[in-house]
Amino acid sequence: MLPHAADDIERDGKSLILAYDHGLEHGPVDFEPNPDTADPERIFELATHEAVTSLAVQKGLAEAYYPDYADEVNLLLKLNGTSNLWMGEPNSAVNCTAEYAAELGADAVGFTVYGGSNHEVEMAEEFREAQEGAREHDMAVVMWSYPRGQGLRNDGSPDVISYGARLGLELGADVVKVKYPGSAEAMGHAVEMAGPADVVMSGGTMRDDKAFLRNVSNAIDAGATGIAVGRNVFQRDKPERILDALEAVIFQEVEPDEALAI
Ligand code: FBP
Repeated sequence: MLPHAADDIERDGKSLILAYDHGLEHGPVDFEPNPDTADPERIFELATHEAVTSLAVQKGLAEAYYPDYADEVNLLLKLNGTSNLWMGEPNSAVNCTAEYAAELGADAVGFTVYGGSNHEVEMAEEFREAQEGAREHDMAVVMWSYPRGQGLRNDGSPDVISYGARLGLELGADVVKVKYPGSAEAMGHAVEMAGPADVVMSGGTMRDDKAFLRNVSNAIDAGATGIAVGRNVFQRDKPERILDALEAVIFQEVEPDEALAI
């Protein structure tokens, strides 16, 4: 049996990572559907929901809010990230070290790698430093594996997403976060390519509860261990309600229709 570094951010081998790095990645526009979500306190509270196995934030929010939630929330500290104000080939600034993440009490670190970008080589080198630093501090490593850049014609194709999943395994991630490739079959292939690394489905913005939960359910059936979502939770009118349904779909493998009726 391989050692499983991601146990601290999983429950029964499954995970729901609540992502909240949007203030950096996309800016305040992401909080407009639900203005109270601009307040990080609202999201740290949300992360205490039983369905949430970790909260992914940047260093600044962890410093300001995590001390009050350390007993209730598992921290997944994002080590790199870039704003939407910057234009160019996909790249992501390293904002924090693994050592400092450990000091802040992180259970895991998160790192974006844009395979296929003109900056892929330096990003892979930066990932090496983060990954090895995380190993020294027994923190799990979650790779946001988002192949994109001018060399890629279709970054959402099943082949590209499977390649992204495999990059995670090859470079030493414990969990690889990939976009949903459109079908359970394609997700199954990505999971297979990731080998012993866990695969979680990334979110996006799906307004239809049932369609969103159907994708989640398909991903779980295909072998994904969970999801990493932000907007699909905090942009909804009732974020707690979708978390209740996700708890049922991910951890109890309840069908979406039934989960929505709970
Ligand atoms: P969502 O569930 O809201 O899509 O968030 C997942 C995430 O990976 C965030 O962690 C990140 O801020 C965002 O997507 C990046 O999205 P993109 O680079 O695709 O615009």
